[in-house]
Amino acid sequence: ARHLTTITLNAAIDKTYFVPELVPGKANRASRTIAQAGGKGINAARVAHSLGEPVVATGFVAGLNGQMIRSGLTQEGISHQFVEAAGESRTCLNLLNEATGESLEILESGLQIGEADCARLIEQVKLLAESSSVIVMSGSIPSGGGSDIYQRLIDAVKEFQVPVILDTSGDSLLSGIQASPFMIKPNKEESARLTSDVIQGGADDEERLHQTIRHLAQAKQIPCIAVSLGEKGALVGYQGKLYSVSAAKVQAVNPVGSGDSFVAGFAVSLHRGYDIVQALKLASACGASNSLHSAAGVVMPDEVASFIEEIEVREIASL
Ligand code: TA6
Repeated sequence: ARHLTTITLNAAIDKTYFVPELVPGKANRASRTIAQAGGKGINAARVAHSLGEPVVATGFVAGLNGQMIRSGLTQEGISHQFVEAAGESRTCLNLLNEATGESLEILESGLQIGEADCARLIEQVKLLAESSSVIVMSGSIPSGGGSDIYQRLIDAVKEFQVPVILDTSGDSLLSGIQASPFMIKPNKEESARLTSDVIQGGADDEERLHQTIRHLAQAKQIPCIAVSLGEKGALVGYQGKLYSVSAAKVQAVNPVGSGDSFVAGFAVSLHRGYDIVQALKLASACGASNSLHSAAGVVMPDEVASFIEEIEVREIASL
């Protein structure tokens, strides 16, 4: 049977500190803390696992933190096949201000990797691609990885005809889209940046956003473009149509990981053979469910089911 694969190049120990109020220049005491295996792909793997689907997490880990990431995933029952690198996997901090509900993230830049590491990972990913239904590639790149690593990974799995979802930003997204992944999930600013050479206008301009999605679909040959709009949901281009996806109304406890959960919901939908409307509902519902939980990448199937009833997907235009 096929499984989902997630790639986290820069896996992390995610530490969340719940702070009653966050005051700069003061000693702020945490009321509680959570430490767990994290990084965007790992969060997506956790969500797919919670929805009952088989998933294998890969990427780079290193050192004692790397051991903790592996043993944490094993304890959670999530299969993993990471490539060991030198040094130490990073810690990412999320300081959650309980008074405002706002989070302040501090993300380490992470591992230092070299060409030999990249070559080993590409081989590992090719092995997993043979039995994968979908591959999710998420997050920042460790230094030394080269901004073209996603492009190389996507090219390496082309022969297996497995859809790739690429969730990253900056130069690695710019380079990754050259290999035409199946899906990307930029936010408004990132999507504007991707097309700034051909499309003028402000990032807030609605017509510009439509043009951006059209350009990415046609000139860059990306079948599915989901532009995340935060509380406003998402705008999605797929097979010549533009869809608007609503976000469920929630009182968020911790929004960190909601983007990863959206991606996971979409990946699970591809694995299950859902149509685009079902897929976008599941994706948005996973994002909403995640925000109700203290830890990142956590969704509850019963919450997801009830959010699916509430979320609307409308076809608003042709591309
Ligand atoms: O989206 C949340 C999150 O996955 C955190 O778990 C944290 O580890 C971070 O993102 C890493 O992001 P980055 O883009 O640096 O890979």
